[in-house]
Amino acid sequence: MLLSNLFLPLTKDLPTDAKIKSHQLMLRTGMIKQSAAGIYSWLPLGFKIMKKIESIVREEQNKIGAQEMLMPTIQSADIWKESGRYNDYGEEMLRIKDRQGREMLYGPTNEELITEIFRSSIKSYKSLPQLLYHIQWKFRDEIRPRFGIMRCREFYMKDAYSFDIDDEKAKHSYNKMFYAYLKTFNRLELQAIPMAADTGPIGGDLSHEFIILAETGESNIFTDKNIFDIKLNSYNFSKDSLEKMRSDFSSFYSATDEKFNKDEFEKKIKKENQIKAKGIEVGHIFYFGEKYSKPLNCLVDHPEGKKVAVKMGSYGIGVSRLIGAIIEAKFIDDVMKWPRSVSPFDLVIIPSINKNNDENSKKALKIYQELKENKIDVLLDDVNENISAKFKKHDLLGIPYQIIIGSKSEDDKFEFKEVGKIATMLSLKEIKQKLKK
Ligand code: 5CA
Repeated sequence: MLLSNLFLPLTKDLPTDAKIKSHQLMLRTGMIKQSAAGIYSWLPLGFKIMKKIESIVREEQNKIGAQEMLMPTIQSADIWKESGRYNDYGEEMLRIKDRQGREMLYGPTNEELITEIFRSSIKSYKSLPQLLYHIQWKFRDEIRPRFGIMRCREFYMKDAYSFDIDDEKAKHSYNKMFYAYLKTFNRLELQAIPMAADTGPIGGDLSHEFIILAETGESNIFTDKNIFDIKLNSYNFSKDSLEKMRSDFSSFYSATDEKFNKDEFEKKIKKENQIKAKGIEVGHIFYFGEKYSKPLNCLVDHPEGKKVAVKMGSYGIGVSRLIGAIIEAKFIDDVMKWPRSVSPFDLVIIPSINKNNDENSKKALKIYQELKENKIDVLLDDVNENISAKFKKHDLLGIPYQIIIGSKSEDDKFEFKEVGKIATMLSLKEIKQKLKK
C-alpha cells in the first residue's frame, strides 16, 4: 500500500478530551472517529488491526472445538422477561420498539438468546457437550462512556457459551476456555493475569477476569510476581491437566479491589514479590450452571432417564477493547510498536525524498514491489515531506519494522530497523529472511 493512497486522517494536535494515551493515539492516527458519545466508526487503519485481533481470537476458539455462529444484534424482549433480566438489567440496556409496538433491545450480551436457540433443538445428553461462540457488536448504555473504545457504548465482543450435562463436565469446558484465553493473550504479546472475580449481572458462582497490567487501567490489582512464571505449554487438554492449570494459577494470591484482603495479601506474598498495580479487564468468564437454563426451561434427557436443566457457562473477550489495551501496554515514550501478530503492516519503507534527486524514491519503489511479490504486507511512505516529520509520524503508526532509504543505504544494503532497537545494514534477502521468523 502506498501511504499517499491510504485513508489515514492524521491529526497533529493532541485531542483535548482524550485522557489516556490509547484514546489519544487512536484519534491522532485516524484509527477511529467518534460518531456519538461512546459510539465510534472504525477507519481503515483501526479496522485492519481489529480484524487481525479478531482472527487470533477466532483461531484459539476453534482450536478448543468451539463452533462459530452469528446471532443478531437486535433481540426480542420476551426471552429476557423469561429469565427475569429484562427488569434487572436496568438502564444499561438500550430498549427499542418496532413499528408494531413490540419490545426489542440491542443485545448487551447473549445468554438468553443462545439458551433459546439451544432449547429448541437439543434434547438429549447425547448431543452434549456443546461450545458455541460468535463475534458481534454489543450495546451497553454506560452511564459514563470514557477512554475512547475502552469503555464505550457500542463495542465488539467475542462471546462463547458452553452446555454440559453436569458440573464436572461443565468445569472442563470452563478450563478449556481459561486455557484458550491465556493462549490468545499470549499471541497478542500481552501478559494477562486470571483473577477470581465477582459475577455481577451475569451471575453464577465461578468466575475469572483476565487483566493486563497498565497504568491507566480502571481496576486496582494485587498479585504475586511469580504468577508470570507459569508456563502454559506445560499443560495439555486432558481434564486433569487443565484442572491443574487452573489450580496452579489460583495457588497465587491475586485479586482486584472487590476481593482484595490486605492481611491475606501481605501474609501470602513475600514483600519483594508483591505487585500492586492498575489493570485493564480484557476478558471475563463465568460458570453459572442453571441460572438461565432453569427459568428458560432448557432441559435435556439425562443418562439416568430424568430431565435436567443443562449446565451453562459464558465467556467474553472485549475484541475492540483489546486494541486500546495493546496500545496502553506497548506505547512507551511516545513510540508505538504493534505486536507483529496484529500490526497493520509487516514493514514500512521510509525513503528520504529529495526534490532534486529521485534516486531514493525509485529505489524504494523497486524494493516495495519485490517485497509485495513475496507476500509481505508493506507500506511505502511516498509522501513528500522531510525525513524527521516522517520519523515522527511512524513513531505513532507503530509498524514494527522499517527500511530507511537515505544517505546510508548502499547499492544492495539497506538500513533496517526494528522499532526500539539499533538499525543494521541488511540486504533485501536478509530482510525477507528476518520477516519470515
Ligand atoms: N456475557 C458475559 C460473557 S460472554 C459478558 O458479557 N461478560 S462481560 O460483561 O464481562 O464482558 C466481556 C468483555 O467485554 C469484558 O471483559 C470487556 O473486555 C468487554 N467490555 C465490557 N464492557 C465494555 C465496554 N463498555 N466497552 C468496551 N468493552 C467492554
